[in-house]
Amino acid sequence: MIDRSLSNKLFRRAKELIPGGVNSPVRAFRSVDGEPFFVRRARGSKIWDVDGNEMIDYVGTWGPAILGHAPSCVVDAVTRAAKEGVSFGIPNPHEIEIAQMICDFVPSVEKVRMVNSGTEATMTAIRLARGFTGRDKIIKFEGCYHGHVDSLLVAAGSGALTLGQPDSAGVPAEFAALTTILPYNQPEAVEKAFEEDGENIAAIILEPYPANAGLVFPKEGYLQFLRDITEKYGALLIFDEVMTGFRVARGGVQELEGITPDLTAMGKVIGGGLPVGAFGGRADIMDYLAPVGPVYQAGTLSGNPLAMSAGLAQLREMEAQKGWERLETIGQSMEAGVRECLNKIGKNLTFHRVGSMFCLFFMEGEIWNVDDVKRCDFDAFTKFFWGALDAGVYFAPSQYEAGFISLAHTADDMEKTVTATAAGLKAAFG
Ligand code: KE4
Repeated sequence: MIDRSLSNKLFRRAKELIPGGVNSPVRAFRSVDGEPFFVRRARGSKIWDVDGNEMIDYVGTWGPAILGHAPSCVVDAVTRAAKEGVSFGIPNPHEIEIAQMICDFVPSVEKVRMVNSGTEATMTAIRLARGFTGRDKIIKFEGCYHGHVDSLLVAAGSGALTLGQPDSAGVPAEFAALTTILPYNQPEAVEKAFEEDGENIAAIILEPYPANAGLVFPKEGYLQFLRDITEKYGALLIFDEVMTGFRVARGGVQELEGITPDLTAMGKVIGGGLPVGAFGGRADIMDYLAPVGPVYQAGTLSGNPLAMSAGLAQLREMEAQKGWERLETIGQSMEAGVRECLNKIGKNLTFHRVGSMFCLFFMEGEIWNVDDVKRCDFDAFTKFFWGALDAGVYFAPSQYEAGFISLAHTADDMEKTVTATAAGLKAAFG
């Protein structure tokens, strides 16, 4: 029996001081009917909890740890930067370097603004779309999560869905009324929305590969359809690549799919684990932002030298190591191991993977949107999660979350992951 007694004790204390004992809901392990462990430290592919249990980590702080935890290049860069000043609130050269790198990596991004979270990035992207087009309506898709932005926290994914609360209290009906929620992967629903109200729609925002309802892929031609219909009606296409950007490819999903959005929200990997978000796109749109244009946005710590140094170090290391090619190889190895486990027990569960992002769905058959995902066997998932965790592998504590492989995951980790996956499946299905 795994000892997590100190974690349990800390959690009791945390709940006296912090709502739900966590600073972000999905960490509370509510969807797996348990209590979270508390981490002591993390390095490479491993994490150690306060009770001394070692685990192979496939959450990777929800995406940023693409090199693994505490990579030397990032730690050294942050240490060097800190000695020069922790925060300035004054333009600094790091900001130009990371802006240049983002524009180089993502051709659709001609200008970029750094912020401090993915939520800030998506929130400002839709404000910019409204300011640029002079329109108010936004279209988003069920199951897509774009951070806790009032007008986007409607039929959201991730923690909102995990808690079974896709709509949040505190969002005025007037805000929600400006957000049209459509099913993902159903072009006819988008056509109808534009036919009825196209001249009032400022933008479509979507995760091009929805990864807050597991990991879902667009049907053939769907992203191009969205690009075409937004162009036809003068609305903007916003890709929320906070999770997929710099993760599934150097240039994100838009590189893989050859689609050029008008704006892109980014985050996670570009912060190297420090608080960073960014949004960018067409220069004519971005120049609507203050101080040049009429759309206001600001941030005390935006462009912070530590966060910029961390992101720059991580992106440079990924380039130097041809990281995206290597992650595909590691991902193939992991997928083969998982499928071998499924074959052994005669379960044809649906497994989606793109590069280093993956999701094992506890159901069989095709999955095209969040309604399909809702058909999963959540009880089996919960048993799998704890079975794998007790065997030393930490997968995301929700069926609605994706998993992340890093460059630090070794062949030995893969072997242990297969063993733990088998243990999880045994716990789930006997
Ligand atoms: P943050 O504000 O949490 O930095 O980013 C919000 C966000 C925006 N867009 C996408 C596609 C995202 O996945 C996220 C945040 N992702 C979740 C994990 N599914 C963060 C984990 C959490 O909420 O604790």
